[in-house]
Amino acid sequence: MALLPILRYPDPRLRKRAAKVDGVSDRIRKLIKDMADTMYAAPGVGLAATQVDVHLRIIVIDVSEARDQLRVFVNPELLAASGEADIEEGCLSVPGIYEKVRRPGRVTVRALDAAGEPFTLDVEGLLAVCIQHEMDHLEGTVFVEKLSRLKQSRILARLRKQDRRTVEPEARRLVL
Ligand code: GNR
Ligand code: NI
Repeated sequence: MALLPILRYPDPRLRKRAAKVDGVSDRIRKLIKDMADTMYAAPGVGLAATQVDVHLRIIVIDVSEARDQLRVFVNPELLAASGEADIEEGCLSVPGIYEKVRRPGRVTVRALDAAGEPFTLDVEGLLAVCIQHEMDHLEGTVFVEKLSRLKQSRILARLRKQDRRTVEPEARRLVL
């Protein structure tokens, strides 16, 4: 099992646009496995490759209570979106911050699974929101950037404060 380090907002690498995967090879399947391990360990309900500094269009999601229904999306495409959801989102790249985001509540997505087989999924609720949250990561967008300017600057201030508390006093003196 390999746990991958997760980039933290506002790391500029979170802004990169991910490239299409050109076939699900063994190397890609190993990455998917490591992403799933990292998501479950975090713990989170989803993870985009962008968050582990791999800029390929790969998402893993598990919104099940028992944490036993892993879903893998390679090269996901949104075929349709409708309705409205207003749920509180969190992000492993923005620890401790939770904010409501308005998005379509129902989506139809097409992707390849871990075997490289295409599938289409029509979903609503948390899974639909999570798919969109992860697809945003692949475009270089973190959910914070969908909030008002005021909320964004408050979040940045809170994150800076958290970091100051987490960094060792010794290291802090060095970077001052
Ligand atoms: O763990 C996560 N929870 C979550 C809750 C509501 C909407 C989206 C998410 S995704 C997030 C994990 C993560 O950062 N994925 O990119
Ligand atoms: Ni996220």
